[in-house]
Amino acid sequence: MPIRESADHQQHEGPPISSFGGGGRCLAPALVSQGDEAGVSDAQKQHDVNFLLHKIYGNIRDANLKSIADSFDPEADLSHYSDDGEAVHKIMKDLKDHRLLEQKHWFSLFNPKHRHEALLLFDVFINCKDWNTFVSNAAYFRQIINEGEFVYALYVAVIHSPLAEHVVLPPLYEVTPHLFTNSEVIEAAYRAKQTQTPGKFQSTFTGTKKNPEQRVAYFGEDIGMNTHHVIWHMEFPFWWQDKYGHHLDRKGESFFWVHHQLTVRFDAERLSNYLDPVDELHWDKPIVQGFAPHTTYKYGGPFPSRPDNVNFEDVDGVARIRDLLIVESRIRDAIAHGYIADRTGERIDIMNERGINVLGDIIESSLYSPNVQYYGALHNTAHIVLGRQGDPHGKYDLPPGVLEHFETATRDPSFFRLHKYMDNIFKEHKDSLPPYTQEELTFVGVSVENLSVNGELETYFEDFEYSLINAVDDTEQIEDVDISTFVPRLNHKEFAYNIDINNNNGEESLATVRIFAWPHRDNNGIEYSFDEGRWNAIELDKFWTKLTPGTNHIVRKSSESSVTVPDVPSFQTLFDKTKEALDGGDSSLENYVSATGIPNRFLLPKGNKQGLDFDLVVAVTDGKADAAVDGLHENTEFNHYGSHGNYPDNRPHGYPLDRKVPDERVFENLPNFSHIQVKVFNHGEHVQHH
Ligand SMILES: [Cu+2]
Repeated sequence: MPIRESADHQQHEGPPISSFGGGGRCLAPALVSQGDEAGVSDAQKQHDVNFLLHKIYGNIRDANLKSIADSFDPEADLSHYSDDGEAVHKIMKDLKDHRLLEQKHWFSLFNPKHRHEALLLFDVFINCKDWNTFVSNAAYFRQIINEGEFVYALYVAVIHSPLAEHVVLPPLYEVTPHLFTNSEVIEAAYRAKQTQTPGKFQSTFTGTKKNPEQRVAYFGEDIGMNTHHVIWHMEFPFWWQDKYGHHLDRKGESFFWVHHQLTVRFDAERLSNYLDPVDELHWDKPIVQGFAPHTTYKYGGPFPSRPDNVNFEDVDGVARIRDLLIVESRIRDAIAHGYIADRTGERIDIMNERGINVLGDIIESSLYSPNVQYYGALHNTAHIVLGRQGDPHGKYDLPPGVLEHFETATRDPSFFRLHKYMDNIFKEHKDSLPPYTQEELTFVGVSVENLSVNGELETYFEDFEYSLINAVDDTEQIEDVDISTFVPRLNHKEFAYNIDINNNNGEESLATVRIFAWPHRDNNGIEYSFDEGRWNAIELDKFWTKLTPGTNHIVRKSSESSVTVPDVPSFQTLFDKTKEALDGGDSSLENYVSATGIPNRFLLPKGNKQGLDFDLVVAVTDGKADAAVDGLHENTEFNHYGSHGNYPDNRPHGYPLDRKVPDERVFENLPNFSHIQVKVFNHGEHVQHH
């Protein structure tokens, strides 16, 4: 398996640099180290989670966990819960009343009943005071509650519970492969299992060349991209309440930014493939692109399709299109007024750098929204409404559409239309803020003398293999055979930025280095203005560094990007490393990090044969003024997208390109800003699976 070992992650030449991320908090310093409680090592916890998630549709394959599951009584000793057992009583009551969703049924987070039950279980997990209680409850409920609800609750609990701080979650595409893998390949996997014949099956992207959208299916259907999207929504759940233990810093703004980046990245992929940028969705116009998902639920049949050019219809029991339009106009009104009215009618000023955060909470909407009653839940409702357009009145008893799962949503091209629509609402707000002045943007005494890129910016496709062993049904009595699929995916050759920075302040200064790129031209060959370009800027990296007086030569590698993450380790790797550690070996999962960021493979858009022109810009700003936490240049435990603790950068996401630039000379004359043109090539290379 091509797992990227990022052991040299922090190596660099030049001054000390903090990648405040590498895309993730370090999840597992060393498996052999002891956990926070006497007797439970990190390796043991990892072992437990591996087996809780392995073969989720069958029995637990670990004898010890299985016997806990069979004998544990969640209500026996309430002193192990920080809420005195309140959560566990609730779910046990529903269980005894036979109200819980059965197993072997599809699960959707957007279904209120399903969500309610998954959150009841999450509430139990998050209130466990020690690992033994946590894992005993997990084992117990794994045998009882719906598998989808269980997986969701356990993932979110492992992400947010301090007890599971060092646990590395297995890739969701190996836990619930149905949500990531085409039906044809899943069928082949079942046949292989039935005949006990090992098999490696090739996955292809949905549709045919007759559909121009298929040219960019490698983006929306990429399993790493899908994982990024679903894990982000687990780090920042819309249903989160601070009573669970911590506040999710700048959640609404992060919602805007992560989807904005998906939107602009998708447009750059489209330009790479000679397609126009995405047009936003209009509630009163046909949905141009239909979609045939070629994906099937483990239980519940195929995901519904939607033909081309369908007109929006009200969705029974969810929303009328009119309601969505009303909510939209209330939000646009708030933007025009520059304030939001909270539940009590009190005004919340949004004409400042924190306004975007409130707006994000409102548009999603999350439980952080100050007024759900009035501003509704535009994003969540729109996902369901769009997802149901194949059967808006529920006549055919179809399961939810791909848009009703974060795992599958980006497969449908209309996902990007929907998000372009919301992104434009956010833009309306950002454009209403006063542009930054040259004075505000200047970093006194600091100038970028040179910016260049080491090596050609080049992308290629490669085959990636993952296991489908958890897709099929099996029994303990019969040996497993290897069943896997390989799927083409985008990657890029390593490169590095060379940045020469002069510091004339006569003393060491802390600096933030922000790197972006945007396409130079649209699909008609027309050059973007600076103002158009900067809104389409792809964030490539952000890090802190100390500038010594005089010249600083910084070499920053593409692999170090703090907005991206390496591949998630496979289930097999997790099993192997955990076993080694438990056997007393010196095993470590140190370099595996949370999958919240964009896959590093996707750092660069595909580009094309002739080389697609991009504007590459770097802004070096005052690290002291930017820093929201101490020790940034040394501390590496930050996650660009993560939810743990304060977000380290005081500046808005996208700074300094987040506001309107009516006069681009402001940037051209800025010594601490540099701007060059680069080309991104794709020579049609495909590294085959062997
Ligand atoms: Cu999303």
